[in-house]
Amino acid sequence: MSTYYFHYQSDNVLSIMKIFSIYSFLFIYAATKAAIVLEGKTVQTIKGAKVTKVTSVLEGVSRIRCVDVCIHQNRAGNCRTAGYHKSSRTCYLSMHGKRDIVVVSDQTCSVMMIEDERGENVTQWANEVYDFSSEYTQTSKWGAIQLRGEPDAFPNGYGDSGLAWCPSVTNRLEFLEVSFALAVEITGVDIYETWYGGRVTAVKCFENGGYVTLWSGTATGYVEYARIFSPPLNTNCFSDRIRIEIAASYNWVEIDAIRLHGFLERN
Ligand SMILES: [Ca+2]
Repeated sequence: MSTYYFHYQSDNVLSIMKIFSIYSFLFIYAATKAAIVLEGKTVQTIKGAKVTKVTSVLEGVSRIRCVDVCIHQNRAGNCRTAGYHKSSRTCYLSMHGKRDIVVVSDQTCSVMMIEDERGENVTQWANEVYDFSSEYTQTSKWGAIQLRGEPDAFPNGYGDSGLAWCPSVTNRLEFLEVSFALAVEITGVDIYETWYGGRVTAVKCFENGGYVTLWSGTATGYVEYARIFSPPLNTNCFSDRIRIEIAASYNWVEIDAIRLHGFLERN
């Protein structure tokens, strides 16, 4: 999946359209524009641009999520205009009548955007296994190495898969520690559970020489369908390493992949 977004940079002089994928950034467009045509109206590409109506608002979302929604609402044609307000973390779709939004555009998608002071909000898959309590095999199938990269068991749904990590036994506490390419101020952790889910009891991040608890809970049963577990996080943390604690108990818990969300700059 690729996410397209547009970044306005300084004093209505330069707009840069980036194409962001999970793996790479490509700069493909740079131009100077003083104005664009927005749903038939000419709107200046400056901070404080005046528009006249807000038709859809998402609150508490990341900038990437804002643009992702914008694009997915318009698969068949042009993207609607969208804007992102950095301090309120609010996404405006089909936006008119909002001040303090910077407008950028290319020929197919008009996006209003202002830079979040915390820098880019990036999404990453675990790229290394730092440590683990056990694994079913030390070779490939069911090993901790199966946590790396994008989900490959999850697309096949719920069930046993050698493409996911599985512990060596079923009756004790386990842990997994994975690292990511980039340290970020963590805003979310997605755990791809593919067999006997619901057993994660803690999500922690490594910061200043120790692990900080981002979320903890009690495993009370099993989730018998494939799911993405994204617990609400309690605190801030800037890190490139996550620890997950799992209460495996009398069933084979399997986890396919781990994804990290966060800002590249500290708050
Ligand atoms: Ca996997």
